[in-house]
Amino acid sequence: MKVRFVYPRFERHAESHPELREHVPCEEYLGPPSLGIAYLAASTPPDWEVEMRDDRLQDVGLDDVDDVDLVAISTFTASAKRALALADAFRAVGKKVVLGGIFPTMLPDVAARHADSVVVGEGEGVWPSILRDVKAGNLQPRYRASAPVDPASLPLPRTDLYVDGAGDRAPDDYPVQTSRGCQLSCFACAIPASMGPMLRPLPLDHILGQIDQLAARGRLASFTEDTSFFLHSMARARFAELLDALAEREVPARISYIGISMPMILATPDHLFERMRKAGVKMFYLVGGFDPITRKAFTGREPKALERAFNSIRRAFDQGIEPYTSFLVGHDEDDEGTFDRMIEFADRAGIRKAEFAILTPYPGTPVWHALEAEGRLLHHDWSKYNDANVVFQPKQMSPDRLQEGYLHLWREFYRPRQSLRGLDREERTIQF
Ligand code: B12
Ligand code: SF4
Repeated sequence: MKVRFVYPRFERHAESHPELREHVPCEEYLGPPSLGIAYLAASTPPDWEVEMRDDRLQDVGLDDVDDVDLVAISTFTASAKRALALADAFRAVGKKVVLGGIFPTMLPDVAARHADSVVVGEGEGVWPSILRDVKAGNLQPRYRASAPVDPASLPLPRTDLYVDGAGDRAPDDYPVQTSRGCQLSCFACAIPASMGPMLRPLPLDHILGQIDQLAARGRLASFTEDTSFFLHSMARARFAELLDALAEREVPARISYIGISMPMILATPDHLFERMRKAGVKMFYLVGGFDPITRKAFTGREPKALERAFNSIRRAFDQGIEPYTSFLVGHDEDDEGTFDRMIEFADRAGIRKAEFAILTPYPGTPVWHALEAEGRLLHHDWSKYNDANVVFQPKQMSPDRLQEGYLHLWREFYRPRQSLRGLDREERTIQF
């Protein structure tokens, strides 16, 4: 028996807006596939053969399916339109299709119109029964993870299945997961609803195993967590343990960045920065727009938040870690002056590398529920739910103005500046 995993393509910033390529002076970022397929492949019983097709880099093989018994498509919202179309196409050539990932987890009824089976939540627990049912000709329309996966039970993800690239397009870094779930509920985040409301750390050996298997293939690692490393003392202690273990490696780990937020930079003790440096961390992916500092700092009405934002950038530089800063626009607090305030801030703070994103109400997140209740969602074209397009009615400006403001931010930040100067090639790649 054979399962073909399919990772559908999605539009990135410069694919949604090709004019960005004229302004951003750096390499385009392809990004890796999520770890979903790699973990499911690792949980597949040995009587099944597995293969993977990365739709961004390969043909998904609609005319090459004779020996395939199940097509398993992994999708999050940005790729959902393509995933549903591919599911229809594989079914049209007579194949059974199962859909899993964040999008089917959040909107299973939408996914069910296009698939023989839909999986809600983490996949590892139900995957062996799905394969058994396919073998018995008894695939069920829906499977739901009944309990959170025990992190100690997870096999190392089969990242060997990833396609490393085609021509000059290759992922720049690969995700390494250090935990599942999160007990916070940031208004625009999908993790608590998709992976559960408790942080479940993965064992240290498992994390190091993931990093080592990437390193063995010369791949750069990035962590899938953003701020959850720093949530509480237990998470911090584990993070410190991980950093120390990395620092002790004979061959240093190659980490592209660590996700963090401005409040977390301010709250992180000096010793943890030192340990990050020793572990080889040179860059933060500084997530903006989810926390109280970045939501207030650019409104023009909160000087204290602006000052804290400056302090956090200064602290990152003082600690020797480059703050690759992600700015999110479109909050209810944002007005038409927000764009110029952000640019002025980035200039004055000396930020060299930044990305700009439009607030996007992903299904199942708190902001999705709020905007839906207020009747402010403009459409359900999932391919435009990618942080590069306005899909809701903003509060203090028109959708067109917000869209134009986002493009203005990219243009202005990169046009005349010193941005990206002095950064290595690896550090220059950017999500656009
Ligand atoms: C690596 C990553 C990327 C990669 C790869 C994309 C991807 N598909 O995830 C890159 C860098 C390309 C990327 C890009 C984006 N990302 Co991203 N990314 C991540 C990240 C950090 C890790 C993903 C991962 O490996 N997770 C671990 C795996 C194990 O989890 P999983 O994929 O959910 O899989 C499990 C289940 O869903 C299920 N499952 C999954 N697939 C299948 C298939 C089958 C058949 C079955 C049975 C089960 C199953 O089982 C799996 C194991 O339990 C997550 C955050 C996170 N912690 O997950 C964000 C995340 C997925 N990204 C997100 C977003 C919004 C984006 C962007 C749209 C915007 C942005 N600014 O980042 C862009 C893409 C568009 C653009 N304009 O560039 C959101 C998704 C929101 C949503 N509802 O879809 C997340 C959740 C971040 C967040 N905190 O909200 N991202
Ligand atoms: S953004 Fe990070 S800290 Fe906030 S809910 Fe999501 S995973 Fe948790």
